[in-house]
Amino acid sequence: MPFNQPPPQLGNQYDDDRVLRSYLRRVMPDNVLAGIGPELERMGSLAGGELYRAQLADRLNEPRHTPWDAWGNRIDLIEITPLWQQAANLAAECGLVATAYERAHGRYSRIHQFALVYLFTPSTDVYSCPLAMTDGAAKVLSVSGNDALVERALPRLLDRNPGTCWTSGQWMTESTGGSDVGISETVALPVEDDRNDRGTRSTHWRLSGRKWFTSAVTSQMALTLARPEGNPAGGRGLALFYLETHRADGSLNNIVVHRLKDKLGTRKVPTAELTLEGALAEPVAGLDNGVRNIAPMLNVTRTWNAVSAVSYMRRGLALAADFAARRVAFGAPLSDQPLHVETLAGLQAEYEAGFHLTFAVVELLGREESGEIDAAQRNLLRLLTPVAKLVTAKQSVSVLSEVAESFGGAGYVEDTGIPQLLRDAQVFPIWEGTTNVLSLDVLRVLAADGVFEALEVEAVTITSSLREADLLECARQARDALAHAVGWLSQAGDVPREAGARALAMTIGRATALLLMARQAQWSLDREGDRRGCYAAILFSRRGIDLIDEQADHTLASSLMKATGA
Ligand code: MFK
Repeated sequence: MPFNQPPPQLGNQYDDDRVLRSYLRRVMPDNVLAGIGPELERMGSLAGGELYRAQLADRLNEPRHTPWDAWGNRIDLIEITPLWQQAANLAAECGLVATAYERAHGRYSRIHQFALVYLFTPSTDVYSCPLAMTDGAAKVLSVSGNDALVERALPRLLDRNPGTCWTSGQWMTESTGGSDVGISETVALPVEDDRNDRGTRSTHWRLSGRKWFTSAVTSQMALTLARPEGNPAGGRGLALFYLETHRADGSLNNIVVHRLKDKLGTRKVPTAELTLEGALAEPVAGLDNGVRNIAPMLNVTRTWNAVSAVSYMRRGLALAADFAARRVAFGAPLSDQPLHVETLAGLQAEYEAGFHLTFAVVELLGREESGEIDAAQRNLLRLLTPVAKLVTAKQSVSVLSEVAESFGGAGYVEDTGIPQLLRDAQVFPIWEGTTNVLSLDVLRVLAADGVFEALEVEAVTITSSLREADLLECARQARDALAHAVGWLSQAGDVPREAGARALAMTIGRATALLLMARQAQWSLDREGDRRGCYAAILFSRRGIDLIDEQADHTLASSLMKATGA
């Protein structure tokens, strides 16, 4: 009998998740947690069992685009993979978007929703993408004041019936780029009949332009940006439009799909290049300020991004830890070998930091939506949303790269399912705003009054809840890093400030995460007698919190990158 390495196994992904369970016990009232426990148990069981097996079996399937039928008619049929179909049904039934809007548990509803999403995501091949956009669209419509569109679309986006529910696209990116959305080229022309009927501007418009990265193109509706004729250049001249992808007879709404993207990862997501050739659409909220009006969607999808990144780290580590306990090399299981344990523990600390940073954003979002938020917390939500997105996205790529390595050669072999985790994770720092674009957003947020002060208030509150010496030391380190960030920002010139924006955002994120870890660790020590949260905080504190380089002034970088050495 030849030697075969033991494949890693997954158990119930809720039962086995110390970090999630301890966090929920701390933040949720007992009766709420008892009420949602069975849903979490079921999702954890599916994620570690049936869905995980289906995911491995579905590995080679990819979405397909059929542009023409046999008789030469343009049909642009998109077929999704079997697992995506299963995920779509499950997501609707479990209310993965609806839970946040039904608000059965008031301000805890976002935590409830995202706990389910976190369990669901790593076993469903990035079906979180259309769900994130659907949630973002529901949010935009909810705050738009457009009663007619709310009445038409919102119940469908929140429908728990898989046969009748809708998902939404977020069609922003054009061939001009995904970051500088203000230079979008799609134009909107009023429908002439409407203009004549009303004698004013039209309520229906026809959109024409090329959308270059439209993820999950199978949705029934989309929110998109276009420039009404005569509007000025830039983001303010764009308007936010609602369109339905199909007409009542099932044909496409003057939309031509050119091809699906051939991507590094997220290959189950049918991301398309398409042209709007006079697609019928309605403005959502006036005829300008499209970027400002779509911003609530960006903040929701960035939260989904962070939850997804954290859930991927958790999946990778669950597989790596199980494998380490089974795999014997050099005469002992890897889980007994100091260097392997040291490596995995560092990754675990990164994941726990990302988890607490992300769920702090989720909590604040839930507070905002239930009206239980003050001005300082609103500032924190605005700051920590891009911070959590950019920190966790970067963590997920490096953690999953290490996870793949921890399997040796098996981690490089496709049918173990491990490489897909790494390839998918690489999208987290790219879509929904790259690390640099979000770092610049953080600079913009910090220019407003009261933002750093809100963080300082939170840091003081957390520190006052700590007694354990090691955790107090973590808090001191985190607060020193935040103070350094404030000081650096107040004296940096324009160019060094922009050049250092990433280090600033990372420092804020890692320092805040360390404080949040310390709070959870103290609680877990007191209530659960568990020291593992303390160990995670201490290890994280040694992995770099203050990343600001006082000596950086951009001169070296710009000289190095000059075209010539002269
Ligand atoms: C797994 C889950 C992930 C799900 C993925 C779904 C797949 C979808 C794939 C995609 O669509 S990826 C493409 C996503 N695209 C982006 O995230 C855009 C990235 N670029 C930016 O974020 C730029 O910073 C931005 C487009 C916002 C810059 O555009 P502008 O025209 O220069 O905007 P400006 O002047 O900075 O801001 C315009 C207004 O919006 C300002 O308000 P005022 O008009 O009142 O001054 C800003 O304050 C406001 N604003 C901008 N970002 C905001 C925001 N408000 C709140 N939150 C924000 N994040």
